[in-house]
Amino acid sequence: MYYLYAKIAYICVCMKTLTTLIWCLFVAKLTFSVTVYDTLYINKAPYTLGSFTFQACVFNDSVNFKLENVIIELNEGDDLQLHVVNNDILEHTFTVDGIVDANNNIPAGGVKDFSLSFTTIGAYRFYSDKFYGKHLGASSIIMYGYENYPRYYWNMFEQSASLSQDIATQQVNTIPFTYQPDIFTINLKVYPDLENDIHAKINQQVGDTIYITVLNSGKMFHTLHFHGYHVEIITASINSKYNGWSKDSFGILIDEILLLRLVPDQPGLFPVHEHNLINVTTNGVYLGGMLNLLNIQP
Ligand SMILES: [Cu+2]
Repeated sequence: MYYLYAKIAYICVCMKTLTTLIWCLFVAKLTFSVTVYDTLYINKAPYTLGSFTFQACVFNDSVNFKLENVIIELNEGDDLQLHVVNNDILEHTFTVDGIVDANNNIPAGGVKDFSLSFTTIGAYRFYSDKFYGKHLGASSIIMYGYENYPRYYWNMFEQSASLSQDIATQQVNTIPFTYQPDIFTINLKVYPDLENDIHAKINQQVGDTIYITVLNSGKMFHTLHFHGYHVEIITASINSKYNGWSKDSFGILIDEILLLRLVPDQPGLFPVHEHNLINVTTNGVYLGGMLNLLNIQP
C-alpha cells in the first residue's frame, strides 16, 4: 500500500515538474519576442567626398548630421516601435517595401511614430520615397532574423555633385538621361575608407555562415564581382529568378535588395567590387569607389 502511495506521489511530482517545464517554455517564448524601440533623425547637409561637394539626406541616430545611414537589426520575433524625427525643411516619408507604404508622411520639422511587425525573416529596404529624399541618400536596411550568424551590409549609392544640388533645391524631379556620377560609395564610403566600416569589410573564418545584404540605393544598375568565393543568392527582391543561384558575379537593379549567404572554403584576403571599373574609382583614380574586402582566416 505504501508502495502505491509512493508511486502516486512520484507521478504527481513528475507531473508538476512537467507543468513547470511547459510554463517556463511558454514564458521564455513570450520574453524572446520583444518590442525594440528606436529613433531615427532625417538630417540633410552638404558634405565633401573626394574633391566634390554633395548634398546628402540620411537617416541618423542623433540630431547631428553624420554621413551614414542607420542599419536596423532585429531578432526573429521582435516588433519595432520607431520614432522618426524629420529635421529637414521638406516633407519626407518613412517607407518600407511591403511593410509601410501608406500614412507615412512626416511633415517638415515634424515627428511620427511607426509600429512594424515582420512575418518573414530577411532584408528590407527603408527610405524616404520623396525624390529629394532617396536620391540624396535617405535609404537603408532593416535586417530581420539571422541573429545567430554574422551579418554584413553593403548599401550601394552613387552621386553627381551638381545633380545633388539640383535635387536638394527641387530644380529637378527626374534623373536626367545624361546622369554621370562623380562618386561611387558603399555605406556612403569609398575605398579605402571602407576598410574601417564594420558593416562592410568582412572579417570571418573558413566555414562560417555569413549573411550579406546588398542594397542598390542608387540611380543606376550595379554589379558585384566576388574574388575567391561564390555566394548563394537567398533572395533578390526584384530579379527573383536569381533566388537559389550560386554565383561570383551578378547585378543589382535600382531599388533592389539582395540577401546573400557566403560560406568561405579557403582562407585569404580577397576583393569584392563593382564590375564596371569606372565605379571602382574616386576622383577618376583607380582603386577607390565601390571596392570592399573579404578577410578570411583559416
Ligand atoms: Cu573582379
